[in-house]
Amino acid sequence: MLESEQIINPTTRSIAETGWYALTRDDPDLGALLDSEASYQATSLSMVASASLAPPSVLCANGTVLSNVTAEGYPGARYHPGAVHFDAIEMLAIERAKRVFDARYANVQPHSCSSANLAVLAALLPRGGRILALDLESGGHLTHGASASVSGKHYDVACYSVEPDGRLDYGAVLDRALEHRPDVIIAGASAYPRWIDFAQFRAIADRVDAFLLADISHIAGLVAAGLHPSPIDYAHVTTTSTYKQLAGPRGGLILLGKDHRRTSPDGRTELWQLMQRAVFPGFQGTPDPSSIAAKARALAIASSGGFQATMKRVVDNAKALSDELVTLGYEVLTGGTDNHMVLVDVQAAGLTGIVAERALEECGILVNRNKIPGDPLPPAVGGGLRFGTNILSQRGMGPFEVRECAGIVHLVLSGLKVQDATHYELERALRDSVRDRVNALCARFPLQFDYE
Ligand code: DSN
Repeated sequence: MLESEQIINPTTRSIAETGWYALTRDDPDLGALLDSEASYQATSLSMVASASLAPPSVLCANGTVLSNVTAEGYPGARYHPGAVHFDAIEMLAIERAKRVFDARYANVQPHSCSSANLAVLAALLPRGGRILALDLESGGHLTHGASASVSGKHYDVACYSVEPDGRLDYGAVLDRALEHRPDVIIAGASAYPRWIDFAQFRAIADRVDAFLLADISHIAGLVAAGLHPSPIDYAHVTTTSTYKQLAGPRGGLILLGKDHRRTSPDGRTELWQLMQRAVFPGFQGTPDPSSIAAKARALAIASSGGFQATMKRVVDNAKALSDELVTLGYEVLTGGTDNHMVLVDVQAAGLTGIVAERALEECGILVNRNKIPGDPLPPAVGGGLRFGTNILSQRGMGPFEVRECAGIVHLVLSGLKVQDATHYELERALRDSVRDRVNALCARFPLQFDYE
């Protein structure tokens, strides 16, 4: 062991400082890569819809001595000794999750929302049971029964789709439910820019005696801030990731509302007990204590006025981004947005998703390619771009600056020369001038947090 690492001064702060000193001195390659990543984030205009910035206190909570704790089980019922403080931290995270989402039950142990979804499906469905979910092309998620996912391999999957106007038609969803009689209906999306009507989904689920699972990973911040209707008391089970819009660590949550004591499909347990067992021992062994501490911190922030103000800006900014892209001639799916997300069909502009994504990335602008409804292109190419305003808003930008971002994006997309579906040319002078504008915007709106 190296000298600096022998001195473990028992305070979280000094351990963090000692660790960072040892890392940069003893592993300069890794230290330099981590520094480069921090600079890259500071100087990139990220509009990745499934990302947000975890504030420093969240990052700090995620890298503490708590990582040294092994503690299978739940607070007060662990399979290892020495969990007294971790128990208190997990209880704090649970209470905060319940408060933020007005839930009656919260499980804070899922390592991700993907694992939360798989655990919930395994608990609610019989082997080979049937799921009804939004198809991937319409904006669904891999763990909602996509053929490449274990959820698509182990269950019988029927899909509903968006209509030609890009929106959900709840009458059509009901028709699909009546036709397929699913055991579980999933409401939630990775790429859907409009409100989801969870009350209607529940009415459909009740018509066919199915469980309703709401996955709010993308909109959890808006739900927490009261800017999107909450599914908590409509869905039997709600899941979310904690990093996409909650500015937390990698991880997931399972939440239950008024149905928390409803009898489970096994007829013996209540829903909350089923969820406890579904996560541990059903799908996970030991929880990640540091990630749970970071979730506790992020959930405290999510109930603050500063977070709510940022989420309001997220929605206003998405509308401004959408309006400006329409004005610039882009085909915005559904004609606009109700949340943080704007979907653009770039084929209409003679591009593919991958070409647009790569050209923008060269200029320091991060937006990801996406399949769009009816897209003939494979997912690796994609016919669309998915924009999100979480990080621009966290930086403090408002609609005026977001319109400027749309203009910069347009400079790149209208200036590149497409060779084929995956190749293009971008003149160096154009790239450099866009890069300068990106740097200037990033310098004016540095990574910062109103709510720290
Ligand atoms: N589900 C993917 C996305 O929406 O980007 C990854 O988080």
